[in-house]
Amino acid sequence: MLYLLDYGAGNIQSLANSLTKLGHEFAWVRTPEDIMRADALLFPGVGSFGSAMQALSEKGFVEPLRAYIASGRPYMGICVGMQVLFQGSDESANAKGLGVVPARVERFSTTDGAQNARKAVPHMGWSKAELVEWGDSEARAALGDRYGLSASMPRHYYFVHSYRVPFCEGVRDWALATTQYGDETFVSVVQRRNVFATQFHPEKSGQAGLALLQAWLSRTQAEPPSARHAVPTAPTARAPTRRIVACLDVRSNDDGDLVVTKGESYDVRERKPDASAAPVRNMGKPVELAQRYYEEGADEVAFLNITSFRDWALGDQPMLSLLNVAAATIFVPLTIGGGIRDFTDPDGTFHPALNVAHAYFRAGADKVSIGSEAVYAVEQLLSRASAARGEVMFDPADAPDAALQGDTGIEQISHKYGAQAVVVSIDPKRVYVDADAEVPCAHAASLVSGVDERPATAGQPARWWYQCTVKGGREARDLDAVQLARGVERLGAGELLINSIDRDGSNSGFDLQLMDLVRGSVNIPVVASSGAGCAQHFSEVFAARHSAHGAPIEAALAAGIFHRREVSIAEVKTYCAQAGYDIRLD
Ligand code: 1PR
Repeated sequence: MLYLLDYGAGNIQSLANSLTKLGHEFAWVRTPEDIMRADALLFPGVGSFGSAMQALSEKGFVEPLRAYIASGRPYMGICVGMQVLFQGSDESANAKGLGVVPARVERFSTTDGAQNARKAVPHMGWSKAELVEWGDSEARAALGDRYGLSASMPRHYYFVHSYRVPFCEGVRDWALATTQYGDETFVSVVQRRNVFATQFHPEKSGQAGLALLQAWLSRTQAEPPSARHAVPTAPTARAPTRRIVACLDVRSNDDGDLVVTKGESYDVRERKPDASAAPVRNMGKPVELAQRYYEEGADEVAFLNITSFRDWALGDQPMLSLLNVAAATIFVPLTIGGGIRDFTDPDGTFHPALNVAHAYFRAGADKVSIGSEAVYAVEQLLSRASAARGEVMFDPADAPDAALQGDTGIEQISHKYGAQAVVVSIDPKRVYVDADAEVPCAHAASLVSGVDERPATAGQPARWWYQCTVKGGREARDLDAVQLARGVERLGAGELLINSIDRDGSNSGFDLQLMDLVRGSVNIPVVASSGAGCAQHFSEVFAARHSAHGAPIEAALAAGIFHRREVSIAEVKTYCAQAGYDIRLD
């Protein structure tokens, strides 16, 4: 019997779903005896290294795991399930690993020394796993094949991690594949005898990931130990693989069913369809549409419940069912947003945002996206920081530790599930400032100059800053996009989704100044959103010349053009690949 080791954190439903899809039965490890009973064991580690080791220790799994591995039966580890095989990790200095592989896990550097550019950490996205090299190239190809890894055509897999194992002496007989991120080469697959483990998530890596899982599941016997003394293969790509994200804004229709919606701008959804307002459009059923995007090659799919500010998200069971169904057939990362916030029932029961996130992760989400609540959290952070310093502070990145009290949803979800699981969705809009007017000093860092886009003054030189909004653009706050971005990074968010109220649904291209401004002010990955109208808009936003800070935009998202079939995901990807960007095409 195949057993899956679950210690209660994060999205492991997706792995269970992929096993079901591949036709394999499995059981969950509940007791240490289950480990000894297993014929094959899969450990999809999630969360931090320390919390994984602590959970294993509390459940009495550590020694059974060591004994299981020593017995020669097949073990497959995924992500932290690979990292626990090592001696320890910088992530949790006091926690000891299983010590099966004689090396340590270390943190990614946030700069690419070779290019003198910033590098986003976590490493989040698709990268190639390239087979290592050693003397016997036929043996290497055969071994790679047996584990679904091609020597001649390395494929992209989905990674999400801030810590990695550098290629070093201790891994030379263990490394089967390495991956390049910026100027760092790290071990992405280890294999020796009965042990096989990947830093990436095969269950989130589309067809390539499913093929690799199937290959491991079909293994019948352990490999004889080989002294390969490997060296890494020269990498084929250095820059991050750019991701194309399909987004589905969903809302309840009059029958209470969730439908995908898309109007021309944020506020049309609030108005009743009448002669003076663009109608809210019903673009189809969320799961069917998401399935279509998965098959067309979307690197990620995001569902945003745009009406969730009205209710408590878990009162909104359709979103959970939607996720359950979507995660059963879609094997790329899923983000879910809308209504991730603390909530108090009319009867006084308090539900923390953490519980909502937990329910979504258990249903198959990989990331939760937080909108309005992030704005309130940064406002609170600034006010606490100002109180702690005894002076008004404008930059939340400088907030002293005393201002971080661990009581926001971002902090709590990030602490429990890791920064990579927390996306903050920003809904900014331009606030133009007349040439002779003063810019509010709090927002000076968010000021840009360019060409006016307002109908009455279009084409004139102008200045503006980006004001944050809440409740899907319905309420503006005294916080700008840079403050929000830097504040949520300080609170522990792992990715930013940057919308633009001015460009949403406009088909006129991404707001490149906004993207550059925000990307240059943080060290976490940025997903550009709003305004895509053609394939060229994607390559424009990926172009390095838009970033004075050397930090690229890692991902771009669109909704309308995909829903209306104006441009397909495949066309966008082919165009960007031809423009020279590393893109997952398999
Ligand atoms: O505040 O935590 O409950 O989250 C609400 C979430 O719902 C936020 O992520 C917010 O951006 C989103 N949202 C709320 N109201 C709307 C609305 O449209 N009325 N949608 C809304 C925001 C932006 C993207 C859109 C892109 C691409 N829509 O979702 O898909 O702009 O569109 P395009 O390619 O067609 O231009 P909370």
